[in-house]
Amino acid sequence: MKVIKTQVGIIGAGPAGLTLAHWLKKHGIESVILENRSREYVQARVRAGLLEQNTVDIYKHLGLADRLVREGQEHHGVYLNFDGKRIRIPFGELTQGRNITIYGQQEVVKDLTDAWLVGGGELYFEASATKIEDFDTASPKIHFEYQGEAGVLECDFVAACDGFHGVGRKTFPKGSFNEFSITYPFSWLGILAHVAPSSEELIYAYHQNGFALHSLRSDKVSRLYLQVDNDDHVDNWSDDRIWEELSIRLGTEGWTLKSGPIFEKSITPMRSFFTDNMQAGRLFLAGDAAHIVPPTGGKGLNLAVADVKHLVDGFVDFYKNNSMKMLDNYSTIALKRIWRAQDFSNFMTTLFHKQDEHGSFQYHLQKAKFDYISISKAYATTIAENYVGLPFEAFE
Ligand code: RFL
Ligand code: PHB
Repeated sequence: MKVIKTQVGIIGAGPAGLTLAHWLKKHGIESVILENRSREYVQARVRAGLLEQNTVDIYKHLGLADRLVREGQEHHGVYLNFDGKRIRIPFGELTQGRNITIYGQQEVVKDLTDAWLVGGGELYFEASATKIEDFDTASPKIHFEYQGEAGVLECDFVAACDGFHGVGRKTFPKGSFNEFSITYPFSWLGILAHVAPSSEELIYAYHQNGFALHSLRSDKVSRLYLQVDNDDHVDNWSDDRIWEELSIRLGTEGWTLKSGPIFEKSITPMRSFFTDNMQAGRLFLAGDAAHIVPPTGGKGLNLAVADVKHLVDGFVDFYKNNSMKMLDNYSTIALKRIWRAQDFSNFMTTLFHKQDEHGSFQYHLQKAKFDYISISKAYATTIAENYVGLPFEAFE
C-alpha cells in the first residue's frame, strides 16, 4: 500500500484545492493533492468565466496572475436588458474602482496546476479519495485508489475541496449539519463559439422567451447562455436555432449579435445549495463541496477562493501559534459571505429568468425591480457591489 504523509491532505484539484495548496506553500505549510480525474479532463472542463476583484487580487498576491493579467479582460460595467431595453451598471463610480475580470476557469486551473507541478508540488491525478478516517483525532487519513492500488494519505488536516459530489461532505456525522437547497425549474444551455464578442461587456437579459447571457472568453471566442427547460436536450438545439434565439432574447435597438461556429454545447441544471457546517473535527469543506449557487451572479468560483482564504488564515494560525481558534471559527466566518452570495445569486436568477407567464404578477415584480435599478443609484450600487464582490473587511 502506498503511504504518503503531509500536513494538509487536499481532495480535489479544482480552483479551491489548487488555490489552497499554493497559498499554504507560500506560508511554508506542506500539502498533497488527490484528484480523481485526469489532468486533460480537469483542464478541459468548461465552467466559470467571471473573477471578482478579490479573486484576481489573491492570484496576484500568490504570483499566479501573469497570464491572467495578460489575457484576462477587465470589465468596468455590465449591461442589463429587460424586454429589449438595455441599461448599464458602471462599477467604477459605484464601487470605488472595483472591477471584474473575464478569464476562463479552465485557464485558472491550467495556470495553477502548471505552477504547482513546476514548483515540485505533489498532485496525483486519477487518484480517487474513497474514505476519510480519524478526522476527529490529530491524525486523519484519506484512503484513495491510484493506478489500481490502494493508498493512504496521512495528514494533520483534511481539506475536502472535492466539489458537490465529493466524499468530504458525505463523511460528516449525521446530526452535525443542516442542508438547504432550491432546485430551479430551468437550466442553462451554454455554448462557446469562434466569433468575436458582440459586446465589450456582459449582457444579462430577461425576454419573454426566457433568460439569455452574453459573455466572452477572448477577442475571438464568445460564451453565451440560454434558459431552457430542465428536460431539454442539446440535440434539440441546432446551431441556427441557438443563434436565432440568442439574437431574439439579447436584442435591443441598434445592436446586432454576431454568430460563428459553435464548438461546445452543454446543459447545466440550476440549484442553490449549502450546508451550515463546514468543519467536522479536522475535516474542512471548501468551495462547491459546501455550497452551490446558480451561476447567474458569477459567484461559485469566487466563493471557493474566499473559503480558501479563511481556511489558510486558520491553518497559519494553527502552525504558527498552535491554536485551533481560527479554524474552529472557519464555518462562521465563511458562511457570512456564502449567505450574501446565495442571496445575490438567487436575486439575479429570479430577476432575469422567466418564471411564470409573461405579463403575470411575477413578471411585473421582476420588471418593477429592473425599472427601479434604472432610476435609482442606490439600487444600482447594491447590485454593483455584490457583483464585483464585497471586500473581505466587510464581513469581519
Ligand atoms: P470543482 O471545480 O468541482 O473541483 C472539485 C474537484 O474535486 C475532484 N473530486 C475528487 N478528487 C479526488 N477524490 C474524489 N473522491 C473526488 N471527488 C471530486 C473533482 O474531479 C474536481 O476536479 O470545485 P471547486 O474547486 O470548489 O470550484 C468551484 C467552481 O468549479 C464552481 O463554483 C464554478 O465553476 C461555478 N461557476 C461560476 N463561478 C464563478 O465564480 N463565476 C462564473 O462566471 C461561473 N460560471 C459556473 C459558471 C459553473 C457553471 N457550471 C457548469 C456548473 C458557469 C457554469 C455553466
Ligand atoms: C461566463 O462567462 O461563463 C459567465 C459569466 C457570468 C456569469 C456566469 C457565467 O454570471
